Amino acid sequence: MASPALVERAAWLRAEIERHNHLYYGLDAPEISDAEFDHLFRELQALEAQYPELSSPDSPTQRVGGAPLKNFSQITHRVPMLSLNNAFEEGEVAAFDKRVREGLETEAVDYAVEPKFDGLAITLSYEQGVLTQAATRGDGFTGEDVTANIRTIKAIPLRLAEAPPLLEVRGEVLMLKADFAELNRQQRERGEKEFANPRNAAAGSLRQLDSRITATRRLTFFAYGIGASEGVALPASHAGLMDLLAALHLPVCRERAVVRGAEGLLDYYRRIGEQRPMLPYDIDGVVYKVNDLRAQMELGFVSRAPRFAVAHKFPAEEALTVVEAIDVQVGRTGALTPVARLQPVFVGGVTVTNATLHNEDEVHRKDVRIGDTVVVRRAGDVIPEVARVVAERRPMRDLLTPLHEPFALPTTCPVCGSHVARGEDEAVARCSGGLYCPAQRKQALLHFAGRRAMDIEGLGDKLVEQLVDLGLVGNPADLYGLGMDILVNLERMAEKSAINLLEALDKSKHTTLARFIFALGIRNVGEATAKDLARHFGALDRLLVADTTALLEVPDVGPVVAQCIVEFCGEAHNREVIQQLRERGVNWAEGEGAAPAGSGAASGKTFVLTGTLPTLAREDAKAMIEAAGGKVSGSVSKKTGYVVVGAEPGSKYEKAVELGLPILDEAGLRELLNS
Ligand code: 5U1
Repeated sequence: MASPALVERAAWLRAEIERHNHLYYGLDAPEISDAEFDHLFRELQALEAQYPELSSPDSPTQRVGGAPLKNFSQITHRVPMLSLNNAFEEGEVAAFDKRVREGLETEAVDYAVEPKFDGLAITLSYEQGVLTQAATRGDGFTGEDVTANIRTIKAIPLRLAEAPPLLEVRGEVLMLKADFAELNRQQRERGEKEFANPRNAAAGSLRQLDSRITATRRLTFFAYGIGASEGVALPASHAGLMDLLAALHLPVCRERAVVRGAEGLLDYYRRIGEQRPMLPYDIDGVVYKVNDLRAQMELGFVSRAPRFAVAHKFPAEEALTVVEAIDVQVGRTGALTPVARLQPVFVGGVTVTNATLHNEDEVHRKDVRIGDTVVVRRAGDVIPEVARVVAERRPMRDLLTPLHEPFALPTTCPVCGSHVARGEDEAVARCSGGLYCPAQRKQALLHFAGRRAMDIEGLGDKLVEQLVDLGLVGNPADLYGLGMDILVNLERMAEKSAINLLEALDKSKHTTLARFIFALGIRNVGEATAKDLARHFGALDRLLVADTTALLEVPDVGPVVAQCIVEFCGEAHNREVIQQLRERGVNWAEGEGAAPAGSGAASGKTFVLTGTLPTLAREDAKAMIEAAGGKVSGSVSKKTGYVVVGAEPGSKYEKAVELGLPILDEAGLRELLNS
């Protein structure tokens, strides 16, 4: 049993080691030598080895990683992790500032500005000051539990300088350029594959099931916001929030600033653009946020992005290369996409060998031909594209005749030979083969198995290719009929992999309605719409029989999406596959994730909040509405169910009056939700 003096010594060592970690990794200002640091660390290790009761998960000795996981479990974020809208041109920045000024009815706005880190978004949960959980962004609502890996990052405190009941910290994990160069040097030395860029290296390191490997990679972190919090006295501004996080020993970047108006934003953009090559980390733009936190709430959100912030991206990187061939790919919905096969070229941090040509009209507009020298462009993690042809370098038969003909899209599907059709107002031509077309079938199966759909681990493109080509799987329901006898006879399928796949298939049977709807691959029904549909209808059978009128009641569903859903559900063979999937055990809790349609008082209704409510914080009001099955939106439209008005409401109140929408005060809202 450790004496009180030793207990105290261990606590002091833990705090001291973490303080030096912060000085070294967070502030780049070490106070002691490496040898002195090692000395403290070894003393703590020895104490914990001798007295295991002194050990604790927030001890710095626990940063070495632990036993490998089988998979990452899913975590639902308490507050969704939003994405940012992008601006590329100065005009778009001016328009953003104008929208903000109009929304806030003010002359000039102060913005908190900072670099846009090229890393991975992460949320860290601190409960009573201790890091208890870390998750990736995922789809913004649900992410992966990467706590074990995050614990190995020395820049991230395991315990905060203060201990509020709850603080969720949002930020980006990245690898510094110097650490990336060193990692690749080691990879070369060991004869292992090098990473394309620091972002990929950071992502590869963070998605390790074995956190001991993550512990060998030098990752770092910058905080840029918070999610849920309890017992934290929040400052009035974003800049104040960053100072608060810094005071808690969370790393925040030094390049942050506060500027005024569009001019201030653009000055900052230019300044950071000049500093970019010298910065120790990769960035792909800068982020502007309205500095006043109340004003941020006032502006609210549109779809999945805040109205109070924007990412101003740096121009895409470009490089020259030669088109070796133009192939045509067939996608999940039959869309034919011309793809340029290129001589490999390094651009925007990766080697590019393919670039999309989008569609037939685009190829003609740019007149891309085989043999052409082209400018390839790549921005962030966007798919590389052919920007333009260098006309003077075109190979010629003679002075006037190009060596190669203009590109022509095939009139029959290159995969199944079915007729290719292009709708009157459509930019893309599609193979008419539907699920008869193996390409569409393969893509549909890959979509079905995807991480955000049924999440069938191990069902990758090579396996789907074999299953379809051998005629073993024709539709998603067939996947659940696969057995060991079939799987072990496939190429590159060892017994262990077959067992794992069968387990993954079994596990995927327990899903959610939203995932299942998304997995069906209905045209124009993305993940967000699938969630809206699940929330609204609560049960699949209600969705299957919904007509256009019923579908148009779903927030964010317009006539095009409604039509796609009606067509999909009207197809007998789609309903048959759904039936087979159910018979083979695919199941979900109906109404899961939200109140089933018609059950909650606010069910299916969209609420808009404006002004300050007497007792309820904006987030609390939102949580109450969502718990009753409603949705909160940042903007008023004809589809808005109720506008909840507090003191000093903004222009949303006037718009609500203009549209004759039902208006509630806080008491009215409470009454409605309790009814
Ligand atoms: N630097 C920075 N990156 N970033 C990304 N700030 C920042 N803020 C974000 C995101 C998605 O979102 C908040 C505005 C909610």
